[in-house]
Amino acid sequence: MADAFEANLKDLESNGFLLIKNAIDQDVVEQWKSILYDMYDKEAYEINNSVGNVAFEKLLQLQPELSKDLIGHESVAPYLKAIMGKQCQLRSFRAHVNPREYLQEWHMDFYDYWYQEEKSEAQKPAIALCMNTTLYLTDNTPETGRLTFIKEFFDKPIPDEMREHWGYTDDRTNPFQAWCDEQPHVDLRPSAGDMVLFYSHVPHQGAKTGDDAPGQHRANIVLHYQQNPMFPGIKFVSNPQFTLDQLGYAGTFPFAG
Ligand SMILES: O=C(O)CCC(=O)C(=O)O
Ligand SMILES: [Fe+2]
Repeated sequence: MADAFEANLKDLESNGFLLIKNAIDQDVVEQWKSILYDMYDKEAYEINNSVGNVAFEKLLQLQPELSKDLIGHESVAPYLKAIMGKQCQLRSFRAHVNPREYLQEWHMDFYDYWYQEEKSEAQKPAIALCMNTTLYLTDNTPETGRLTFIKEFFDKPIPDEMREHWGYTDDRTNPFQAWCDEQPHVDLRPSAGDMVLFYSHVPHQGAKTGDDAPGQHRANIVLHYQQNPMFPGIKFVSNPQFTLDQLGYAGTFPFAG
């Protein structure tokens, strides 16, 4: 067991991502699916964007018990603890469904990772690392979907000239989107109940490549963890304020007690 952990940690540190099979029980997966599908039917979402992502951002408030079970979940806790230690703080909790066609924009959740020194304007900047744990609620098979990472880009920056082109877009000819398409990729095929743990600054893209099984829209739940100092001027796909309001500052640190 300890050996498997060490080997997985090594994989995570050399690839920037790790697929954890059967992280969550199927009955929990089913509960989450019925909650999210019901919320989708009621149009109770915060985002419904042009690449096909529908996002729910208030689950910490609407489903406090089920949500809390996923924060620092035992399947990912040893890795989060090993890498981020007690400085690990929940930044945001967001679920997605993809009811229509879906090809996500290439993005990094933590855009400013390589620019923290510059952005801090500090003589002695502290550099934060952020991690995603994404729980898949439906199967991503070669016929139905994938999560794709750009290979070997967790330890080297994206070319500087791409910086002005990244951010949300559905324009596939955008220079950053085109650059990502041209790089070597790794496709992951997480199944329902699997989690993917990855460094938030690795470029990635989710996709649905076939029809959903009837009534089974592709879905996932993303938890962002950050190390401080993540001051408000840092560019990140999510905002931490709702999490702080729901859990209180101390409540956002799963391993600090
Ligand atoms: O699989 C997906 O649809 C995308 C997931 C994603 O962007 C994330 O986990 O940060
Ligand atoms: Fe992402």
